[in-house]
Amino acid sequence: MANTETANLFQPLKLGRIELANRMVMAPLTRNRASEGNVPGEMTVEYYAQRASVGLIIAEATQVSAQAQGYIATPGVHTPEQIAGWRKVTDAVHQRGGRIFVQLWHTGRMSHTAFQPGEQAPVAPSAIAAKAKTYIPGVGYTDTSTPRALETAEIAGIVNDFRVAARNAIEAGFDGVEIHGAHGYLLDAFLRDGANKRTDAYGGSIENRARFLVEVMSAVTQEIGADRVGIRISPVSPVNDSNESQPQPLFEHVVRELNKLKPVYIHVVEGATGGPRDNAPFDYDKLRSLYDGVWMLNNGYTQEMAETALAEGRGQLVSFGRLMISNPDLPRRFKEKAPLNELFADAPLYGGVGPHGYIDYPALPV
Ligand code: 8OZ
Repeated sequence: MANTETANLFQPLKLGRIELANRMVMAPLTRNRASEGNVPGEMTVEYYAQRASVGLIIAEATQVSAQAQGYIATPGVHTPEQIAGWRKVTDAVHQRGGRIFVQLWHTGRMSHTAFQPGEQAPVAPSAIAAKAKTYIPGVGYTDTSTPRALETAEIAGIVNDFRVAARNAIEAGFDGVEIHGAHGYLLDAFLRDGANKRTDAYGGSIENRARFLVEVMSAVTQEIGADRVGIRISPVSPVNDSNESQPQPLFEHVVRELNKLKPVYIHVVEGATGGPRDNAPFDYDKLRSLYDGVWMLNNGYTQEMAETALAEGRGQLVSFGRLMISNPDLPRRFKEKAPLNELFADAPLYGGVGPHGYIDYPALPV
């Protein structure tokens, strides 16, 4: 089982059809810098190319459809222009010897009518607003809109949106896709009893709440091959008003079902996203024991934590978020124990127009 092997950060890893140069991954990071039409722009090509020395880049959360959008200037992969924009990114990363997946998402209730086609209500398992905000141009940070509950018959259409988006991602040159099953977005909201009060085949029991995510994973793995599909989950993260009364049995069921579909990796946000890792009790080792593939660890890992986790066989890959924003050459810095850049205090993580805080973090001199 790949899953119990031990390694160090700089050992290569075979991930499905591709070979990763090391065990370090750039986590998917929303930067709100897409151009007109939610197309990745020229600076985005440079941003990812600068980071190609990491074993795997997971490009930021990307809409599977127009309805999937919940934030300003996030990219999509559902129009020809978006696919062409991403092609420039994947070519640039591959030219530098890197590997790149893209995270596919539907924001669900984490959206606002301002982003929805025809200014309709966003869609969700149930008509319950998330206590959360999104940024509306000209207005500022605003409460997410009260969503409408999806009709049972609409769900197959969204499953198909994920399938088509995965096909588009391959057409755009990505090495694979990561399904966003985390952070309170549509698929995660269906999983959780705080957001899902449905009485049809997609609500109630754990099996029913997991049905949508399993259908998406089944469609996407059929479409492009399970060896090019990963998934991200965040079992106990409270981010985006996520609530679940029984996360341990819920996610054990999810991982058992995933193991049947054989996705190439499972990417786990441990604890509260970008916050405390011990906010709630959870047995991650138990979860990992239910899955035969590659386990990817995330959330606040330092080099030392990552090395210990790999040496103890608690995972095979470790993803880094903020450290990858401020250190385009993070693998080299770790290897040489070189000082790390801090995030610029005067540049926003989300949004921004020029290069500052996006493509001007310095690499070590050659
Ligand atoms: C920060 C801001 C907006 C979206 C996630 C895609 O949490 C996100 C995201 C993060 O997964």
